[in-house]
Amino acid sequence: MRKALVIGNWKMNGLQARNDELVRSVASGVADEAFAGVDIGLCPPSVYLQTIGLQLAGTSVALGAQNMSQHASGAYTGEVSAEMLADVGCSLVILGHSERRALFNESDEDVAAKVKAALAAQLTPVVCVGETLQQREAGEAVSVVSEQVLQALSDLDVAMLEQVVVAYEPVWAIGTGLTASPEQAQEIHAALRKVLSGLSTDAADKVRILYGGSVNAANADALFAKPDIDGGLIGGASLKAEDFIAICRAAA
Ligand code: G2H
Repeated sequence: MRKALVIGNWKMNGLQARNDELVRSVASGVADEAFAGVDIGLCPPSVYLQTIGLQLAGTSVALGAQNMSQHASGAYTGEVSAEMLADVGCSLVILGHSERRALFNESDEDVAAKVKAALAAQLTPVVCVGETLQQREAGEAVSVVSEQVLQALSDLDVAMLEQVVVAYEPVWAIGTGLTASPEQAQEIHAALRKVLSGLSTDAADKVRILYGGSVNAANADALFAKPDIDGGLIGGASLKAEDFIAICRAAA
């Protein structure tokens, strides 16, 4: 019922020559019937969005950004608005990634404001939530991620809520090589869907919940086999075309 979605989050990696090759390889590698069951997106650093958007035009791969401003325009030096992202061809934007929350002090309020600004510009927000190792060990994983989702989404009307994508990314699994087991991830995804159903049962059925955190070509199959895991947000493994394509195949 929910179409799988796999998004590559390149983070702050890659220069033009390497990007060019990676985009070409991914776009041609997934241009096949075998990938018809999965939506695929790439989120390069913002300075390369326009160039990569032109490369992706006419392919099945969507373009996304890794962050944006909550403000529409004005005196916000260094920031990029939702409308600007849409203007250069983005259809997705990652919001509230744990690296933004931890390193750039993004609060739940900031994330909620960005979600609204993204939706107003017809961008699909990919809202990231996740607990730290300390929170997991204290038995707080479900309550932490539930609160993050509620803070980000509870103000939205149902039509808006249905357009959102949620990404569960346990902080302890990001870039560490540690992955939540499929069972650990499914438990949190099911809890998140229950939180969403408290806002709207229709939206809870429709919203795709992605898993992120050291997903690779070897563990993707088992994660994506779980009923509430609708795809992945892929960091390190999205920098190698072969691995990213294999992960997309696992979701298709
Ligand atoms: C989590 C993920 C992508 P990685 O941040 O958002 O990165 O797959 O490298 O853990």
